[in-house]
Amino acid sequence: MALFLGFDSSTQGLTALVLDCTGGERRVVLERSLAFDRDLPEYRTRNGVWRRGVGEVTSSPLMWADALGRMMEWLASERSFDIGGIAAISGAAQQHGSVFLNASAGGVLQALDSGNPLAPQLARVFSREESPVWMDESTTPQCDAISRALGGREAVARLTGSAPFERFTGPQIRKVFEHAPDAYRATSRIHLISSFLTSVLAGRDAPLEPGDAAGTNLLDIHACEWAQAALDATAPGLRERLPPVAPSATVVGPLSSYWRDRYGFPPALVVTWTGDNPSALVGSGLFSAGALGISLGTSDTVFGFSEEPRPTAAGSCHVFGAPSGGYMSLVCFRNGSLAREAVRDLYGYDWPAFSRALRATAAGNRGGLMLPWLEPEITPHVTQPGLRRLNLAAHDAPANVRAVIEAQMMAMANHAAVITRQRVQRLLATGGASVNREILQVMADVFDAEVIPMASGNAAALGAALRAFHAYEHAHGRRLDWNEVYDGVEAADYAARVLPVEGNVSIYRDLRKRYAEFERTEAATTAEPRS
Ligand code: XUL
Repeated sequence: MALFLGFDSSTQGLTALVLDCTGGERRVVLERSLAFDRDLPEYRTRNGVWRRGVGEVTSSPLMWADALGRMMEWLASERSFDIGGIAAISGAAQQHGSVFLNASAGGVLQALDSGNPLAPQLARVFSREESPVWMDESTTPQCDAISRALGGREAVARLTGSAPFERFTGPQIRKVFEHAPDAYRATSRIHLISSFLTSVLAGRDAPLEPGDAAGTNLLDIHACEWAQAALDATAPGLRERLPPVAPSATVVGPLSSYWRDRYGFPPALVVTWTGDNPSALVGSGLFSAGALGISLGTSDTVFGFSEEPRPTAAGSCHVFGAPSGGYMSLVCFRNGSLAREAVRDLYGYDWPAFSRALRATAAGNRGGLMLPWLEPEITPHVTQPGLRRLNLAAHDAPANVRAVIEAQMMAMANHAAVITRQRVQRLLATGGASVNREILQVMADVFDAEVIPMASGNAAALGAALRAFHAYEHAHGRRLDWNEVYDGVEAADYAARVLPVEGNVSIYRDLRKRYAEFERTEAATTAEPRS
């Protein structure tokens, strides 16, 4: 039996997915999630995070490791499959978040005592007990300073794939160096969440995967190595604090003896984890340009594969490495599922009533528009949150439900235009909200493209299992082409495909322009300019 285990450590929870690749099969045999707020209440997160000062959003690196430990324990107790068949393990994690470790971490990870639970043993390895996450908006001064040192936003984008963004790891590190110099001095390793969790599984310090490393504003995306100028512009002594960047298919080592002795896991190969978006690219089977992926999660993201990096400082498009080789372009929206939930809750709806409201209202919402910036927004850059309406009565519940979905889809379609110049005819939808047909119908109509939902709903976890499989084959001298890796995966649910309705498409063609104008005006009056 050849089983491959993929994790997705997302903002609000952890998912494990087991893929059976025995004899040419690619069958998902198990998928299970835990939610941080519900299942690890002792960390007191809300939606997986802590909200601190103005724009500051952090979370607990100990909680992420603890969740991984609990999931491993659960997998070991699960009787529907044999953990002895697990050949390799990889994962995906929310991007940009940084984990600050002190000098004891390496030794502790190597010598974890299998007679005791994981979390208490890791409690003292952090030089900062809180990790900034991708929702953090507090580093505008650091972004500006980095931008100035490197010759402007355009220059930073050309070098690192993205202009400086508040949530990116480099500006976050600079803030720690400026505001907590003692903690910075006490830090010997700064991991991304992905490489930290890889290290916990392998019991040794893991390298960074290039796709995720590109979310730092520190990587030269052309050479795929740390850019010294960017390191210098960020904080002193940074190079020795960062893990090396290694090819995506790197096997870090076997699963450490902690997991083998405590739970009876086999010495499965641990493959470097990547970011949730690069992993979702793999899980969606996007190995060439053409279709786009859309992930409707805590963040909403639109992404596509590209052969060449085409970074731009305009808009909010990022270039990351694609784990399958080449690059990916991505646009990220902060007001994703939490905005959908906030509007749902505002009108006392549950999800079935939310869907009924979408069905009961007409495409175009009679010109009613909403900007669902319940939180500061990444795309476009908006620092002062607040829900804005135009030609839309606040008391009209169904119209407000339609307005939030239309707004999210129009924003995605408008801003995703920088990803590809080709007309996009197919969208692969993943993430929690991709099970909602009414939402997918709006997506299809706004983009004028067919929408295919992913069967498992979690392309990032599936991508992780596929990367584990690919690296395992590679380690055994079998260099599988990515299409061979993906061949047989029943990832897309073609039966649930949603086609655009011509009458609605023409309505949105016009409305998208009006939405863009409304967005431009409001963003200009509420955002602090970036220098
Ligand atoms: C991407 C981004 C988010 C996080 C959380 O740039 O910030 O999508 O990866 O999912």
